[in-house]
Amino acid sequence: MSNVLNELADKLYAGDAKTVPVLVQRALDKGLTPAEVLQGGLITGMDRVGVDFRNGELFVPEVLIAARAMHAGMHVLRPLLVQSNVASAGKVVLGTVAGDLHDIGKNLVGMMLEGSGFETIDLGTDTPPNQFVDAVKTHQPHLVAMSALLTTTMPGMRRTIDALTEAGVRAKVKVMVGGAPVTERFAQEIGADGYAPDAASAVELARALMGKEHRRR
Ligand code: B1M
Repeated sequence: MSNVLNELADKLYAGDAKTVPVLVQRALDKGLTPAEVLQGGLITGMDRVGVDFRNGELFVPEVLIAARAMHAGMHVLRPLLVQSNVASAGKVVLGTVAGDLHDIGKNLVGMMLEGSGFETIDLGTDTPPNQFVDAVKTHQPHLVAMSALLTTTMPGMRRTIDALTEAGVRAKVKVMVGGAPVTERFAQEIGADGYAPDAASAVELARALMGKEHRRR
């Protein structure tokens, strides 16, 4: 890994929200791609935060400070990941499920989708099933995309799918799910239409589901 990416991962770990955007820009100026900066610097740093958090070496305040630095870095990458003037590839209602406040991965998925021409309606974090249902009725999206980072909030995905069914709108949308604890098997068990392990494959999945959607509509 290049020095600038190592330094970026270190500063992200330390939660240095002033230096992280500067280093992101420096890495881009050196010719690294936005994807390389994201994966090799920001996500690598955040992965280290996750390991040390799990091992009890970091605590919630430090993780929040690292998350703030992550947001500052993503702010620089955002315009590069999101192209404008692209014909809409489809409409996506996106949110982190009820009880869950993690939004970094969900935001990345949103940015990558937008960068690929999808129109996104972001419901934010801690989104209860009825809010997904209301958004589907209001915005009539092609896709509903749910993120969960906690094993305790994953059941919110099933509850949301059930609520879409009860409201009579399940057949109008394709549902995709993702987030660190979510698996392909879980997605199948809860009746989702697809699972993606990361933001790049979320775009591929969204495109594939749009293909099925067009054949159906
Ligand atoms: Co929390 N947290 N956290 N946390 N946190 C995790 C998730 C945890 C794994 C840490 C650990 O123990 N190692 C653990 C969960 C354990 C479990 O349930 N299995 C955990 C815990 C326990 C908690 C609290 C309960 C801690 C506490 O209070 N005691 C608490 C819960 C709060 C709540 O939500 N109610 C909590 C709080 C927080 C903070 C608020 C401090 C902060 C979140 C800030 C924010 O998001 N604005 C935070 C953070 C930052 C993390 C870690 C360190 C990093 C998460 C992250 O942003 N990763 C995380 C450990 C880890 O994952 N390494 C951890 C970077 C991001 C790019 O990856 O979100 O996985 P990720 O997204 C990826 C893929 O998953 C995928 O694409 C993304 C890009 O590739 N993806 C999708 C995500 N959504 C998708 C949707 C798709 C497709 C792909 O389709 C729709």
